[in-house]
Amino acid sequence: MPEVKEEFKFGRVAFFGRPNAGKSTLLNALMNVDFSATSNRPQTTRQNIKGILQHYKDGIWSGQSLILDTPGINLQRGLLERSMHNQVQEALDQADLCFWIADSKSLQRDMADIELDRGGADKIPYWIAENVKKARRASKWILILNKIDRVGKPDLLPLIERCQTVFPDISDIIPISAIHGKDYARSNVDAVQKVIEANLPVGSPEFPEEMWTELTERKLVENLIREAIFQMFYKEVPYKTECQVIQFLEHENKKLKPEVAAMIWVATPSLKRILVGAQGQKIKEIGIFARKRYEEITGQEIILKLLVKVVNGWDRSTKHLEELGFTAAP
Ligand SMILES: Nc1nc2c(ncn2[C@@H]2O[C@H](COP(=O)(O)OP(=O)(O)OP(=O)(O)O)[C@@H](O)[C@H]2O)c(=O)[nH]1
Ligand SMILES: [Mg+2]
Repeated sequence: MPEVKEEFKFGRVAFFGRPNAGKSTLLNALMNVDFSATSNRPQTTRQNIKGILQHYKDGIWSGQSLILDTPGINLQRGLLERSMHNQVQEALDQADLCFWIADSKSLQRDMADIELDRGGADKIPYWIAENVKKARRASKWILILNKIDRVGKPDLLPLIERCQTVFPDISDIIPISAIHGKDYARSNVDAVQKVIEANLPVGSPEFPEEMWTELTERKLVENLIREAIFQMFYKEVPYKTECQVIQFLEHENKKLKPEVAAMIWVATPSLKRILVGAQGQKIKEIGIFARKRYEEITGQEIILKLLVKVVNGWDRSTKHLEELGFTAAP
């Protein structure tokens, strides 16, 4: 049993914010593993991804945080969007520390709406502002200004000052550039880790010291296939597609690679043609991308087989969404 500090700290941390703000990129940077799917298109994350960060003080295991990377806030009324939004709410409800991750450039625009109180249930900035203001149950609220590499220095300080004035309950505002990852001099991601460590409540570890994610191998494969699809296709293709691992066969003889089969659901026959591509070229590329990423992350080689089926309107059916692992929206 490793030595554990008497005053061990444990806490739940929620990352939330607009789609495409860089939540998953930040989680990957903190964990130093690129396992949470990212792309330059919104709504890449569809279900909460959990990273487990271990903390050490003077070489002794002193704390643990469970970080939830949530889907980008989407207030549309479709069943899929509502199911995704439930994940955000669930993470915020459980969090000891709430991190609002914002793209600094779009926050400049959002602040005008927030300051003028241009409300409306369908407005994301308004939703965020409401939650930040009412959610004192979380011990701390922290604002991360991401993508500062895209904002001129003269704009940054006034933005920080505006946020401090409008959100006096936010305890820290941290400018970062998550894309630079562990290159702390450029990313400032270590400041995020320090704030997490400084604010964790006292509590026992809930996971073993060597564990770094709660994501199952199956879910990891599904996420990597979705990442491939988000990075390779345009328009509605990624949004009308979802993936489910239907077999993960591990052999007793560990020299044999596990055999993994995944079914990709598409909403129409024409999408199936696009996804498969001429002579199956595209689907082959998706498979290679996901397999390589899986092997990089886990160090384990797999055989990955992809199948595609048309399920008309899967994203509008409670039954299908539940089958795909979403909690159907009330
Ligand atoms: N220039 C720049 N781009 C970044 C930075 N951080 C993330 N990105 C890019 O922004 C895009 C979105 O990043 P994600 O991490 O997928 O964003 P997300 O908030 O998880 O998005 P959803 O899952 O869709 O809600 C990707 O193309 C990232 O490479 C940054 O610091 N600077
Ligand atoms: Mg994401």
